[in-house]
This record gives sequence, structure tokens and C-alpha cells, in this order.
Amino acid sequence: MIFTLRWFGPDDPVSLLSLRQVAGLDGLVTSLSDVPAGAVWSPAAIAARHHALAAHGFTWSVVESLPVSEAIKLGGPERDEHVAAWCASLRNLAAAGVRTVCYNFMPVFDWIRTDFAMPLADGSNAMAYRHADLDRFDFSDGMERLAAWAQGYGGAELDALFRRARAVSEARLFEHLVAFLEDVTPVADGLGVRLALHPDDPPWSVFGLPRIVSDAAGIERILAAVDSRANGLTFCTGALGASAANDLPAMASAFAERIAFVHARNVRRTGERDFHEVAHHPSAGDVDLVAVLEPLVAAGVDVPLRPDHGRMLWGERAIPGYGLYDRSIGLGFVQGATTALERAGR
Ligand code: DNO
Repeated sequence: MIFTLRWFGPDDPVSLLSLRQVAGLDGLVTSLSDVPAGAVWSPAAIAARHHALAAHGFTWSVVESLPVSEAIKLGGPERDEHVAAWCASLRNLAAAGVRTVCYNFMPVFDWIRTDFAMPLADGSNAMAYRHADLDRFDFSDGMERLAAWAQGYGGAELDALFRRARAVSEARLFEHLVAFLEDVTPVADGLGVRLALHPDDPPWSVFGLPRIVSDAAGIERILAAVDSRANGLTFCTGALGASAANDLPAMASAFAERIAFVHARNVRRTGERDFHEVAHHPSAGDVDLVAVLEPLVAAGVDVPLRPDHGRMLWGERAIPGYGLYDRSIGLGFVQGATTALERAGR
């Protein structure tokens, strides 16, 4: 595995200097989050980020995310132009040596939580999701953009987008995804880039929006529709693990060859559609990361992996889910587990 951590760029409260002190880090995951979806990532902007990382001795291992515009997801007049821009960005990234590109196909929202700092019994806090609490969201002033989201929308724009997205069936969204993959996968393949589709988070519909990357059957269909190694998956144990119906070790084993990137995250399920995030160690929640890593190591999967989310510890202030401390502990845990599994297999 290639061990990585995510860095949000110069505004991230976690500095590159701090990340430098994390042992055994092979590279970083980052994105040019100020470039709007649909626009090309220019060679100059990519080079600037590349140099910022290199100045601290880091490789840029993964782009997360190269955002897919609503016109591509929902079907809009700018669709072809945006796909061409996405491919141009892929070319520019490949020229700079970035070979793994994460993206998602969730309309309107990326991941969502209903509480961004739920106090836990140990005095830390973590993000939580309670399905019933979605009703409490008030979008009249638009939505606050989370740092991890590629885009946020204003009030009227969001209303219109909701109407458009709710009118798109899951079957139609799937067609749009396949059309997108048919266009971009050959380009990625030719560049030696692997695309890594992130599952829906949470893995069910929110606000009546269609979602299609939530379970083994949905993922299987997407991977089979464009059957290329370049059409890969981000195996996010937190997103998929929020649903008890997802058998994570079985999915890791079934999709091993197509897994291009791993997000190691743990959640504690508190209801059918309720959960909160916890430490990465299996004793803390419902995701057994060792059981997930086992089939990946056995299959020789050697892709970037990053510990995802975590609690906010010791009074730290950072982007929700992206504190330095718990992610570093999580990284140590997955490094230890992977090393032990590899040695046991020798
Ligand atoms: C949340 C992240 C997601 C992820 C995107 C990928 O913290 O895992 O926001 O970056 O869904 O496009």
C-alpha cells in the first residue's frame, strides 16, 4: 500500500510541516479546490501545487477530487464541454505525474452529516449522521460549503438544482455515469491514470436525490459497464460501512482488482440510517479494518490508502473529520495491520 494523508491546500489548518512529522507517509492527497467544476486544471496551477508539496519532500499521489459538474451528472447543455475539460485536466495531471484521480457521482451534495462535532463519551468529538435530522436543514440561504466539497450553491440556485436532480431517476443517473465513463476511461487508460469513483456517503438517498454507488450490486454494474482497470473504485470503508447490509471484507475481496484507492474509516452504527464516526481501531466501531485489509493484501493490491476522518482530539481545531491527531493514529494502525498481514503471508 502507498500510505497517504489528505491536505486541503494552503488554507488547511494542518500544515505541511506538521504532516512532515508523520512517520511512513509515502505521499499526499490533494486537490485544486478553487477551480470550479467544469473548468480545466491548468498546467501552471498543477505545477504550483506540485511544487508546494515537493518543497516539503512530498509526492502528489492522488487527486481528490477532480469534481464532476452537475451538467455531467444530471445532463445539461454544457455536458460535452465539461467532459472535454475533465479530460484536459487528466492530461495535465498525468503530465505532472499524478496517476490516481478520485471523483464522485453524487448529485448536488458530496458527503453529508447532520452533526459535525458530536461530543463522544471520551471527551473528543466526531461527525454524526441521523437520517431524521435531515428535515432540520434549512437551505433558504443556500448551503454552507464544506471544505471537502468541490462546490456549494446559493439559495435560488440550490432550489432549481434540487428540482432538476430529483427529476433524474437512478436509471438515468446510471446512464449518465456510464456515458461519462465511456468518454473518460479510454483517455485515463492511455495516460496510465486510474480513476477512483467514491461511493455515496451515506450510502442511501438524501433529500430525495438519486444515488447509485451505495452497495455491491451498484458498484458491480458500474465496473462491468466499462470493464477497464482504469475505471476503478475508491473503497471507502466509512461510506459503505454506514450500511449494515454492506459486507465490507466480501466487497474488498470481490472488487480487489478494481480498487484504485482506499479510504480507511470506521463508523459506529446507531440505527438503520444513523451512525457516527469513531477511531480507526476495530474495537471502536462496526468496521473491522483488518478484515478489510486482509483480502486486499492477499490479492497484492498496492494502491494509495489514506485514513479518512477521525475524531477531533485534545482540543484540536481543524476541518471536521480532518484533524491531524486521529488521522495520524489511524495511519499508524493501518500501517501496522498491513505490515503484519504482509509478513504473515510470506
Ligand atoms: C469526505 C470525502 C469525500 C470525497 C469525495 C470524492 O471526507 O471522503 O468528500 O473526497 O466524495 O469525490
